[in-house]
Amino acid sequence: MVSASASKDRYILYGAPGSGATPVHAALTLIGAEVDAVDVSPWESEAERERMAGVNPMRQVPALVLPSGEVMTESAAILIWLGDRYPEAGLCPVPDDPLRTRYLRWMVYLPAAIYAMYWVRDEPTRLTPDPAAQAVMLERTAERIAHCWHLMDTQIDDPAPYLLGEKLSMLDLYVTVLSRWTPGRRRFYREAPRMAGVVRRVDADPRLAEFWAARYPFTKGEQT
Ligand SMILES: N[C@@H](CCC(=O)N[C@@H](CS)C(=O)NCC(=O)O)C(=O)O
Repeated sequence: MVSASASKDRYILYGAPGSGATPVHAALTLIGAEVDAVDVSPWESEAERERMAGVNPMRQVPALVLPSGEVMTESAAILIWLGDRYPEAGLCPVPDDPLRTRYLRWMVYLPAAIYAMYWVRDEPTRLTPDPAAQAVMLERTAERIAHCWHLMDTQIDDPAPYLLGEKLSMLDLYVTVLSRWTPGRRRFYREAPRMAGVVRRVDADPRLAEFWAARYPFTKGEQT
């Protein structure tokens, strides 16, 4: 049950389909808040990065303008804040819930161990001008990401039907989107067989069917 106030809250979300703004947008959809989406793809070009400069000095998405006018960046922080802001949506364990430790651990693991790799991957010239070295970096960061998924899969307790057990949480939304990025879903299923069923369940959640279709549809063969 979502409170009446959620439907009156209006957010501006800078991002683009498939970006780190997607789990935030999915969360706002479940919460029932109004979202004005501004599509910007900073990983695609310098011009797109410049479009973000006035909103987020890191020139990255997601950035969320709250109803108060404050700008929040950092996907995990945004998701955690939204979970706490709308407890009635039930998208996170409350602070004294024993599941809170597991929730925070993995919510921070994702941007620290996995998402951060894409700063290099999106523009390998940032770290080296040598094309051969860039190719090695792309290969090794993809392997590192796959390994981190595998580690999470072996460490997370009883991930069924959702990553924290009975209830779908921000963590499920976050993993469902990030697991589609390079090296992609097929590799994810192999590296993280225990979490594979969870992301498929979130892909198929009827409350998000319209959202996924509009904002992050699967390409042919991606999901199988
Ligand atoms: N730590 C940030 C990372 C954000 C990030 O890397 N966003 C990507 C898009 S998914 C981006 O804007 N990349 C462009 C760039 O880094 O230049 C977060 O978790 O929100």
